[in-house]
Amino acid sequence: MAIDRVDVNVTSPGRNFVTVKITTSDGAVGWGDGTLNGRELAVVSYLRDHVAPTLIGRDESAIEATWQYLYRSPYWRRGPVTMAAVAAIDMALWDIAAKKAGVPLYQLLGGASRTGLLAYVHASGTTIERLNEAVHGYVEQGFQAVRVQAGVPGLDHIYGVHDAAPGGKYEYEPAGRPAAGAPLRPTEETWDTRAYLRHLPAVFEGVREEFGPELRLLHDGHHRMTPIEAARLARSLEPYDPFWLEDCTPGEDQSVLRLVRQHSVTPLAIGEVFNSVHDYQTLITERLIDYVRSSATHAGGITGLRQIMTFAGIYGIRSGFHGPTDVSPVGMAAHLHLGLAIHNFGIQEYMPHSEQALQVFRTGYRVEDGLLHPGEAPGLGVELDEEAAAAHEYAPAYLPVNRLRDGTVHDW
Ligand code: EZ4
Ligand code: CO
Repeated sequence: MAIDRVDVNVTSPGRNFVTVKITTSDGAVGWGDGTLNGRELAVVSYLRDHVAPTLIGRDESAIEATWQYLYRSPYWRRGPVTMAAVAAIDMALWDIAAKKAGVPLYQLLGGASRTGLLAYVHASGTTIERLNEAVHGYVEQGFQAVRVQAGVPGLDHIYGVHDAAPGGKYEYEPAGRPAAGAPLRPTEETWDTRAYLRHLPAVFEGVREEFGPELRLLHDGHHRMTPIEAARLARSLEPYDPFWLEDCTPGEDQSVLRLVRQHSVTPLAIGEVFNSVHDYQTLITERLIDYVRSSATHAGGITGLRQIMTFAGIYGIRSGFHGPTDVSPVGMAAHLHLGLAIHNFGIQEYMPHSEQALQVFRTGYRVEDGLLHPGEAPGLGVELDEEAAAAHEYAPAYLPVNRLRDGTVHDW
């Protein structure tokens, strides 16, 4: 059989998603996620203008060969746009292969290595009290691991930090949509690393005091620190037994993690903006990290992410796949199948999608007692309802800009 059609769907049920639909000559359909938050249409063009025409007529079962064809042949390799496009095609082909075999995808990836996937959720609050209220809500639902982010005295608004709406179960983190008629520009936030470094140990202390030693606590530094600041933060959190410190430095220079390692035994996780195994070469071979943060959606799909995890496994490094709401339910399902199958699974980030998004993407995965499972439907187990999707038109949206107090553009 052969690939007959490659369609690219853009829908915006509360936030933008880019989804590939591959249809084969015998009528099989597969879905793939290529959502790149705030840069969605670049991936759409890459797929529609440059990838789709080259795939018509190819054997849909040649997944590895197609991955190598899309990765090597265009000459221009890697980068988030390219690798999100490759990811979308790769997931759709795996979806088709598993549907044709009549099994959930994890069975094609080696079968289940465990009964469920330890999930962590996002709790935040402008104050430690409000943060603890949010953590309570998750603990009551059975979650065993929570990412904690809090407001910093003196800073107005920090990305990802909100007080949960009264009765609100989950937090959602969409890129900002400019108001109607307003200029298409990102919002601006102010950052102060010294204030943050002073405050964060108190946040961990406050949560540990409330919840005791068992709950796993994670934290995301959003690439905001210099190497020596990151080392100091990692060390200052040690008394509170953090499960991990994520993205403590920007990470393009892999060697800076050596400095953090020299000063601290806090476990480190990095890589949500990486897109290939090569971004991890030093980090993995020198054991400078403990968890891989890549997503299937931004690192070349299941094939790309599996390459990273096979390499990481040799060094005892585990997965912590990126699972924000800008990875669509299709991408989320890819993580659940791969995570269930590989030996070196660690933890799965879980930001539930909104009800609105779940009307468009029909999912079969589930969460029970803080553990995720992809379900038993053949393939990835997620279908896009194209009619429902058509009701939500693309809306430009941007992640915020982060600046120091003097206006200098900063990492985040
Ligand atoms: O800011 O996915 O760990 N999770 C994160 C995310 C990212 C968004 C960016 O698109 O850091 O919330
Ligand atoms: Co992050």
